[in-house]
Amino acid sequence: MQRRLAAGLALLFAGAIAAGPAASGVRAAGATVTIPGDAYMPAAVTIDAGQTVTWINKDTDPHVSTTVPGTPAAFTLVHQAGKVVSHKFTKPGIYPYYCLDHATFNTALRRVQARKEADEFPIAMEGLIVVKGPGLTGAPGVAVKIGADGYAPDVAAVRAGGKVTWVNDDRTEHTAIFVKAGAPKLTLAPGKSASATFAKPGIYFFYDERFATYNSKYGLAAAKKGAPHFPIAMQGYVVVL
Ligand SMILES: [Cu+2]
Repeated sequence: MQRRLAAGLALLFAGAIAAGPAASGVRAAGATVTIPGDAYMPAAVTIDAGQTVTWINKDTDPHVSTTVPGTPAAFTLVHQAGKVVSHKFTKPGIYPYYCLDHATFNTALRRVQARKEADEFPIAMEGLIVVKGPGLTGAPGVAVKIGADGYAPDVAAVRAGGKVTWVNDDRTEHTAIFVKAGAPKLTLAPGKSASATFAKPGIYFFYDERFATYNSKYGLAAAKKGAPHFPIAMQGYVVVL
């Protein structure tokens, strides 16, 4: 524990050196994600096309970030313990990604799930990068289908002022609880739908409080024991462009 803490501080210092140019007044181009353990902080970031995301691995373990299938451009990045890795994004779009060492991609459900041995299990080591630019224009409206499997799509992109409608096709009640102040908290009886309009651009995380709990440290949900697809949490994002 002592040794781990000392190593962590040394790595933190190394990270500060690596991040030097931004600190010395050069405009920071992009976003920084910290890896404190088996998690990405923050989980979701927004950049412009042409900018970079920089990951600072403050953990004493390595991690391997990779995109889920279907992103505009795939990447796989190795984060050695204590190292800083940057990746430039040229193609606008939405990039969900996860750590190969601590999570897997469930192709049937099209969702990331935590490996049992991950420190934050059942919270999956997963993140979201929104790369703004030409071609990434949200829809005026998106329908999100709710089943026992989760939300489909789990990332809904709308333009500012756009409307998202949740349709509960399941036989049990579900919710869509947003964590940002002023964002909606929706409860949907079986067969019912509910809509919300999003005026301000941003990334809005939501989850189903019936089957998951919100972890404010990581900005992600943890599936409740007994949830239909435990350890996959019933969660999603509305991306307002
Ligand atoms: Cu990892």
